[in-house]
Amino acid sequence: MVGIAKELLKGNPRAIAKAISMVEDEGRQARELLKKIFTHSGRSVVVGITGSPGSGKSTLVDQMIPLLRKREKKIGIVAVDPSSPFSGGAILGDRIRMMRHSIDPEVFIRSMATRGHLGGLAKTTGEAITVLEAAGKDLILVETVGVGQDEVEVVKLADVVVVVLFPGSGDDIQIFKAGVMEIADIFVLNKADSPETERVERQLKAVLDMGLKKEESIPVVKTVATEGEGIEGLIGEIHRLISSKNRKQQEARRKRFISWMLKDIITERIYQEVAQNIRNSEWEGYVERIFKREIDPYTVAEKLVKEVRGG
Ligand SMILES: Nc1nc2c(ncn2[C@@H]2O[C@H](COP(=O)(O)OP(=O)(O)O)[C@@H](O)[C@H]2O)c(=O)[nH]1
Ligand SMILES: [Mg+2]
Repeated sequence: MVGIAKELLKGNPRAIAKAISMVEDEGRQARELLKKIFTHSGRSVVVGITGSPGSGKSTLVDQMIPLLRKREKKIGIVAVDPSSPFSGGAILGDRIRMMRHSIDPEVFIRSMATRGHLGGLAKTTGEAITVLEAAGKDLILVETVGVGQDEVEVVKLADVVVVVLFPGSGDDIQIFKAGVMEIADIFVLNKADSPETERVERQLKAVLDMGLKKEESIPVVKTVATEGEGIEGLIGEIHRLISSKNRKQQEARRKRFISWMLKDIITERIYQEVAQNIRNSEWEGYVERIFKREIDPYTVAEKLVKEVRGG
């Protein structure tokens, strides 16, 4: 354990891989490791890239890597795709595509297909980011499918959020609804080689004009990821946003995430204490009685928590 922490802080890729696996297992080991490394984290720039499946996020990330390497020394990439756990598809494709960067020791790439418990996705991703930060990565890209609330939580921990839209998907409107729009710092209109591009761009600008309460207008960058077009522009916008001007907002976001995480850790701890204190059959008994409406879950929870507190 001590060995892993030490190697991790030196940036050893094998130690990073091992640490992220621990985090995915959500066990005691991970907790002990995170305790050791946490104070060494928090110094990287985290860029979240979200959008519906097939919008071209992985292709964009793949194209961004060599350009980012010109400025940032060390890069970490986490691709979170809970929608396709090991089913081949997306993650396998990402792996193969990004393989060409894997000979570069300063670029660490990891796909995560974890779903975990409620809210577990954001927590696990947050912890994977902590690992990469402690390992000395200067910039961390987090690719995630922006479909559900859980995924929105994931990108909320990023310093800069890039939302990828694409024409002709039919679900650009769906993204508008999902709450992803509100957290976007940059919009990418990818697949700009499509004849539908202008229509979707007008639609997007109309939505933006209609109501987002941001003081500044949100940049819209057109890209053709497969051709590497527009990638320089996107990176330019990202760098503009991570400049000192926006430090306050980034700090506020990070503090919000820390607050959320602390709450989550406490909740989990208390639950674990309760779980250790109660036999399975007793738990099932409560479930049965709640099901029959003989008792309510609020009273049961109060009672169980009081018991572990010795009250
Ligand atoms: N025509 C076109 N296809 C693209 C573009 N970007 C990505 N694609 C294709 O769209 C598909 C999905 O891309 P991928 O990066 O895996 O999307 P992700 O699910 O958002 O990560 C792949 O077949 C890509 O080759 C683009 O700019 N133009
Ligand atoms: Mg992908």
